[in-house]
Amino acid sequence: ASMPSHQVAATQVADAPLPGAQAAAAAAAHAAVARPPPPALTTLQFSIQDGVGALTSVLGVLCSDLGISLNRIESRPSKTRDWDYDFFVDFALPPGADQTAESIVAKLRAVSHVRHVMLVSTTDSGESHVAPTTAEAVTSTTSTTSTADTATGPWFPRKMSDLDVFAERVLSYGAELDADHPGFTDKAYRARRELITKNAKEYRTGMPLPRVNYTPDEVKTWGLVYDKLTAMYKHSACREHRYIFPLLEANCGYARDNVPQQADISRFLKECTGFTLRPVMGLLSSRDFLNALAFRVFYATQYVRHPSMPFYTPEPDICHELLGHVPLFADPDFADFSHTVGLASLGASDDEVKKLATLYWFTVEFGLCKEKNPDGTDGLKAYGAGLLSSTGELEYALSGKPELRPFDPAKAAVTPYPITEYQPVYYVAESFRTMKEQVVEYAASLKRPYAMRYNSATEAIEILDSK
Ligand code: HBI
Ligand code: NLE
Ligand code: FE
Repeated sequence: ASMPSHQVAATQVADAPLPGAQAAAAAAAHAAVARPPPPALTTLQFSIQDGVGALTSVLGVLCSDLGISLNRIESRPSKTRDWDYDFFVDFALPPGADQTAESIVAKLRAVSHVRHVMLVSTTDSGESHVAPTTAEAVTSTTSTTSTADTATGPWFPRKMSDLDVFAERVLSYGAELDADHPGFTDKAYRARRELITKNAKEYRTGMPLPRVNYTPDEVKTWGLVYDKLTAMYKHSACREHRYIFPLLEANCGYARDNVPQQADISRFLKECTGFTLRPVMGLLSSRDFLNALAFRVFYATQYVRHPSMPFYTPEPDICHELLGHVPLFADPDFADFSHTVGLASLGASDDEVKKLATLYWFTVEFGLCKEKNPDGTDGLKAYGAGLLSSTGELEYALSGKPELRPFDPAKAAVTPYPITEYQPVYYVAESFRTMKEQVVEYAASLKRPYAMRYNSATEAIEILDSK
């Protein structure tokens, strides 16, 4: 893996203030105000049989007959038929027009030489460009299918600000803790959680990441977990994690007596791999969580686990995010891998999302991999964040007690798993690198109607081509 440019001797930077944090926050605050909403666009894809005048006749209907002004037209050779062409057009429906996106599709289908017309996305006729509301979402774990349509598939975020609604769409353990949570009867803990999760509820794209002033008790819990885990990492964590961790101590305020801040970590990750963090109230649906990875965004909680269970908690908390996940997001190959999984989840069917989420669970959350020891013998290491944030489960996973299976993406993707106790089964990859290749290959095997890529300049998803 290429080396992030942050490697600085820890002693040199230990006392230095985190550079530019204030300036960056001020700039971001300016950026947050008065940004006009992007025009609400409809995107169509159509394919035409090769022939003189074929495109002109389609554009004649769209532009001359219907009076539509196009914002974009893009052509590509068809992948399925030689000499056919696929076209992508974006336009805003004229205000007050009586056509709907569907009526336009119907008109185009009737034009000669047109083989196929597909509505890719639109803001028209209830087919919202805006994600489903909180109320719709919390009633279903497959929230985004509420705007599904056979022509377009499930809704997915197309631009960074589309992620704004996700952070408060938590499945459980939100501000209101479930009855079996140790903090359920702890009034002070509940009030504190509510205060911290309010940041996530109110966060919008472009705002500075909220900083939390952690209490001495929270710092104590963090420190307890930190001390015990960092001692275990030496022999239990995979090489990539061991390599990045000191950089986080040098650059991001990681220390036993300081809970690091998202703003500082996010800036560091952005420079390493383009990943950024956003606050979240708790567990998201698999779809929402994975979709954000397509934008190189990782949703991270900011609250600290209940002091009564420092060494294992079923929920993501700041120890899990910062100690387990963040180090690997600074690794360029891991970042690309996560991004690929995210792209594969966009507009995927519920069944595919479930498979990707399960695969994510057995790798990114609970994966083990082989790694050579310095003396040349085979060693077993953890790269899964759920293990690297839980001293209890990390020890258990490497104890020889649980069942270990060789990693196979197709099998892992359909293996059931519990979420509130130690895993009965772990998948062991030949190496961290081979695991990433296997998962990328698996993601590529999922059938998609069109290819997508993330444009980091516009922070938006582009629909590339029909496959
Ligand atoms: N939500 N906030 C949050 N953090 C996660 O790690 C997370 C999630 N929702 C779903 C999820 N992980 C799992 O389904 C993964 O397997 C995708
Ligand atoms: N069990 C993990 C821990 O205690 O840190 C958290 C897992 C979140 C999926
Ligand atoms: Fe996690």
